[in-house]
Amino acid sequence: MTARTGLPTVGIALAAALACAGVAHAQQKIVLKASDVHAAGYPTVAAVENMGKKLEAATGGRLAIAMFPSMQLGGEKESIEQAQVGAIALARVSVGALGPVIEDLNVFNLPFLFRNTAHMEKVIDGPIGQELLERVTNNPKAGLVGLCWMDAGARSLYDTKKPIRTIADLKGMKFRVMGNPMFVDMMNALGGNGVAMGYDQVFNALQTGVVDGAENNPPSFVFDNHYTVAKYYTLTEHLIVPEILVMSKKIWDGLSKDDQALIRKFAREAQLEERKLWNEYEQAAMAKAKAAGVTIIPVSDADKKAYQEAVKPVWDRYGPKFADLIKRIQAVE
Ligand code: GTR
Repeated sequence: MTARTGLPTVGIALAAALACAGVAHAQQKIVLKASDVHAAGYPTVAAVENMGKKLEAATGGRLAIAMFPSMQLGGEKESIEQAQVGAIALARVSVGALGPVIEDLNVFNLPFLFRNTAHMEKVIDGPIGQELLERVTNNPKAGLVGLCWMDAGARSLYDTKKPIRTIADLKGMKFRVMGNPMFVDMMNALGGNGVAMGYDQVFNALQTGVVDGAENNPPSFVFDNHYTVAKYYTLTEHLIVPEILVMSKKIWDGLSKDDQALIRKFAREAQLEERKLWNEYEQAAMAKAKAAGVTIIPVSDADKKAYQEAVKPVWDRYGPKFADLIKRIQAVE
């Protein structure tokens, strides 16, 4: 009887212990916990969920993904930290947020690095993209595996105060930027004041006036509701920063080679699937912003030049260590 009652207790204890970690095993089943700051339906969330469905189908339900969207598990910094310690398995974050952990990625965080989003896509799909994913995986301190990239379009400025028609209008305005010193420097170089904070705080900061504005791509601006308080959107497209899906190395190392190969395969597919969803979402976001009466301010090529020249100190400070890589990125046609 002791033996009979003992067994389930061990099973429950084990299941409970593992459920607290980023992976839950119920008998053979492995459920990978995933985190995203965006809500259900957002391209990155949908792509990772779809990846989970494919894993389930390919393994007869043995391997699955449980997605926790809408910052349920915290902001991006927290998600990265949880993946590092194995409290969650997958974190879909911006390369902007991961740069402070994996220095190699900061090359993508240089303002105006890519000519346009098509250029960025070519780079992440090709050998440079592959190389940087490997650098994530091989970073001895990070405890992460780089699985795939995702599109996040181009980031532009928005604010609650006034239309920004020229770069001079930025003077003295406080703009929220992602938690990476490069972006604080970038905003300061543009003449504003960069305030680094987590994505989870942006809406409140805009609403309460802690900041005058922020910067992001159209889907984040609109579908995370920032557009309801920030009524001016100036299309500077100063950053084209891809997203990245990383996995906890602790959890990765516990999987079989076959399971790892499946995850890699479906992650690569997710990279391309997200792109299609992204393009639709971006158009829908712009249409929604317009319909809501947001003032959309185009930026002429000449004006863009002024922004490009202004960020030169950021390039002087962060660019030299990436000199070779930058040349290779610029050479991608
Ligand atoms: C979004 C991105 C998020 C997050 C956010 C931010 O575009 O999808 O992952 O990084 O920007 O500004 O923090």
